[in-house]
Amino acid sequence: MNKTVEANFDGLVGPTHNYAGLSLGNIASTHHQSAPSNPKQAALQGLAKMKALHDMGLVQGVLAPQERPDVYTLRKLGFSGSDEQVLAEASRQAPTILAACSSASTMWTANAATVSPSADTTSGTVHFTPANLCNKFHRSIEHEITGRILKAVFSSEEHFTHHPALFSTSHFGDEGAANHTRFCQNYGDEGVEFFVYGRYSFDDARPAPTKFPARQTLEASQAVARNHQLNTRRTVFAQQNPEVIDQGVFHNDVIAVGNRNVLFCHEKAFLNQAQVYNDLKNAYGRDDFCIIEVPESQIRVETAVKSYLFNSQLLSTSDRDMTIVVPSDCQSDRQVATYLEGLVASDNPINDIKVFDLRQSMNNGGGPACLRLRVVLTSEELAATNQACLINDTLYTTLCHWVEKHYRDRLTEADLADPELLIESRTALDELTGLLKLGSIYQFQQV
Ligand code: SUG
Repeated sequence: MNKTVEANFDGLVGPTHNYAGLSLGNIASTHHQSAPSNPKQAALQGLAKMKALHDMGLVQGVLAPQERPDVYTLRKLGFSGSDEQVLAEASRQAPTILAACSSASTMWTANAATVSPSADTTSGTVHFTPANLCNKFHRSIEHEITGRILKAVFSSEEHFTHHPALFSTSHFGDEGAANHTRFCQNYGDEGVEFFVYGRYSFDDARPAPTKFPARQTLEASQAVARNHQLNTRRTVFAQQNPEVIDQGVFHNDVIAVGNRNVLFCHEKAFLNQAQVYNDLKNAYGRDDFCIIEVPESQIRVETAVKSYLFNSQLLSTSDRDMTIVVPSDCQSDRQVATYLEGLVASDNPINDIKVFDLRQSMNNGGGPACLRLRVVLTSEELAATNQACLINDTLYTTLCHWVEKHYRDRLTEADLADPELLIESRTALDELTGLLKLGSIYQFQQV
């Protein structure tokens, strides 16, 4: 049967997961700076979500983490000698740079790339653009290997088109799918691609946040839309409300989520919100477009940022029904829990809730939606995808054992200079490339 599905590709948490307070504007990251982390638990929490979605009958993939600490970047910054010396000197002279080069931030695959399904593109292929993530140094070093991983998972040139990341300058700051949503009736239909940006690069007179950075620019979103050969009549651009960026909404997926005909968002998500709704309805072109708007009087932006209510996944369980996947923080907040009970009881497609403990990732500002990259695939495209990266019971068990074997259960900033950590990380990743049939994607495998 030729059925088009939406697959979720989650990032496997890497062995160096830690809390370094690297992301100004991301309140959880700042708040947990220097707290000890538990990489083993983080990876197992992520895998449990992947397994649960697979058990729901959905297509669930996994994207490999990257090599960290990134000694190649440290060498480019002037640290030299053996790997051990590079780590020791970086730790002594520039501990924050060592922390940035050790972040396991590639787990948040919503920022890995922007993906346009083949039904939306003139070429009839799925387009991928790795995000340059140039607003944060620790994330700006991800895109090259991200591109390699995506090519190893989606290698067929007949079905998949891979673009390089945009220019790594703040003018073209690009955060990938965290600022991009797609609406459609069925996944296989041509959809409406919705790009949300935080500021204009070439027009200082436009509104912009004043306290925290706006990571995504309009010009970056437009460039991605052009490269992906999208239908301009079915592409909508909207600006994030600068006021909420200043309250900790560093990506649009912290305040809005969409799936098929549903947009679930806070009333303060966008500038000129009524106009944005009109643009979306017009581009969508059918009268079943469903906007679920949450007013400030019911859930304050501050509460939304704390609970990550909108960093949820909306999963289609039938042609009409959807399940909302939320972090356990939504349950512990009484107001949010009550809101969710009302949401599933009222007349809209969302009628079930699934709750996951993602505390390790959440402490760095990464909820359920941050951990996944959505890739809509026809059955032919799915068949052309690297099958070894698709979660099933066996792969889940194998990956849990792999984590148990290689990961530590406690990591602090001082541990990042430990040369053993680098060796452990490389040993784990070398084994992983075999398990996921990725080939030699890492730099350490190329010497
Ligand atoms: O880019 N946190 C990530 C969280 C990304 C969440 N993604 C989405 N919303 N889609 C970020 O700010 C914190 C790392 C540290 O502080 O150690 C960090 O990178």
